[in-house]
Amino acid sequence: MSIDRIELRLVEMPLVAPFETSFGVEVVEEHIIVRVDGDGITGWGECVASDGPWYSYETNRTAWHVLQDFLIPRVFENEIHSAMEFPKLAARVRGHNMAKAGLESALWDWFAKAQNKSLAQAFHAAQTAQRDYVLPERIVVGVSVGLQATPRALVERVRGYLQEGYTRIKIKIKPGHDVELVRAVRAEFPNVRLQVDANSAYHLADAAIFRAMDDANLLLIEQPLSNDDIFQHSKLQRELKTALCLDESIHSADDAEAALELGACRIINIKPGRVSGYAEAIKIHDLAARHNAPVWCGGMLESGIGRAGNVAVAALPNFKLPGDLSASRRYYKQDLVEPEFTVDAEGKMRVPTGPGIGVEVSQKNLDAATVSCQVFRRNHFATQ
Ligand code: OSB
Ligand code: MG
Repeated sequence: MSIDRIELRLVEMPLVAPFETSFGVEVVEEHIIVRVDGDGITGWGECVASDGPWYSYETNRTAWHVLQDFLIPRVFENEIHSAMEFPKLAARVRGHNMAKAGLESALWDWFAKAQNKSLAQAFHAAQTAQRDYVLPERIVVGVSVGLQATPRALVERVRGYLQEGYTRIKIKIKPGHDVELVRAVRAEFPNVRLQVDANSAYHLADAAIFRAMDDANLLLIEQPLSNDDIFQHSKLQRELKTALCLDESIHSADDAEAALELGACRIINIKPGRVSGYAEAIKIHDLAARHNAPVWCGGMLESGIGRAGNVAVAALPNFKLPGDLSASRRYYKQDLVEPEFTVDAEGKMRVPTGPGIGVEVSQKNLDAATVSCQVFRRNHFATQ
């Protein structure tokens, strides 16, 4: 069994509405789609870097470089027998987690298809949190709502998502647009499951802002302080009843262990792309379970290719809180997969059960979104 062809595509997908966070506005989402082929099987993955180093230092150009010059050659120079072996091969490359995760996710799909297993089944077999766990058919999902022009507009946007069935709302905050947004949404929807995400926009000296929302019955406050910080978050957590949740600061299971043992957060947002792939995501899931800390699956506005893996991982037992896993149409007019992802009236999403990602990639939609494409073949990297 071996992979002999790898294709990278830079894709551009216009969002149905601009998505604004404390670090900027996304209008067109740019990702890298990874395709691996061998033995008549095709695996698909998605690298969630973006056009600029805003959420993390990675960009699609750094990811393409690291994939082309370091990670793809490692796959061609070695025989690998499971996606779980990829992190060892990739370990010599420091950082560049999104680049690693893009290729690893395509390998997970390829190996799962080779074994006629769904990704959810493959991930289930790899987790150690609860062996006798039965995979659910559907999972509860949430929606992440970007900054809007006014608090009124935000409330109306939230109302629309609640009408579509979502039962958990996350709102983005930034300095000057925080406590009033929480109050506006809470006043209108007193019982909705609500959380906020600051994307690293505050400093410890801003603690009073978070104390001011401590009585709003939030599920959690996501990544209030610096993107690499753990220590200052541990100080802030001590001042609040509301659970902190780390996103940007957690790049590995070691980071997660430090954060949980230091009391820097009580909940972890797992984004496979941020932590170098599903193998590390599952390690964090298992570790958090041992610490009795719930996790949930974050999102990077993925196409259906990346979403499929995220939905599968979010089906694991310690994903106790709804993820940022919304319907395809919440992001894109046209997704890259068929059928597209949908959310039902109970705010739940089906976990695909077919082999691998369990959805078909639409070649037509993929071609329409492709900006550039490059093919790599095993024999070109042969060393003898
Ligand atoms: O911080 O969770 C974040 C999107 C891009 C970059 C960072 C984040 C987000 C989201 C969107 O909140 C989550 C989604 O994909 O629905
Ligand atoms: Mg976040």
